[in-house]
Amino acid sequence: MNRKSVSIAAALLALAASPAAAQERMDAGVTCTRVGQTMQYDCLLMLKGKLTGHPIQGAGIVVGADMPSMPMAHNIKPVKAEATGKPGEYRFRIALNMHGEWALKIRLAKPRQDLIVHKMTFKPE
Ligand SMILES: [Cu+2]
Repeated sequence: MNRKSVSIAAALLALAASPAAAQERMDAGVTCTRVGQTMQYDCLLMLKGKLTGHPIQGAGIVVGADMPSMPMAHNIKPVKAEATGKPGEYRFRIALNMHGEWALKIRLAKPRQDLIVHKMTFKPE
């Protein structure tokens, strides 16, 4: 390493150790069930630390959806996810207008800003 890359590495280490960066990135697992014969889905989202796997509580979550194969074709209203009371678990109901593969855009405001894109297929049953 030359002098410049050493100082960059030191700066990155300092950043990683700072309190602001102490919150690790997050991962989400999502399961959804169709509400009756509608295009609405009730979903449960498990939010965990990417490295520790610890459930993340008190998160601020808004979930949007888009179809990767049809960019901009759908205008799905983003919804807020609410804590269920179980550590790391949140629920939301989202109204889609087509079956197929969707990318859920899980936007986090707390405990740190993050965007998790979670692809999943929604089928008639
Ligand atoms: Cu579509």
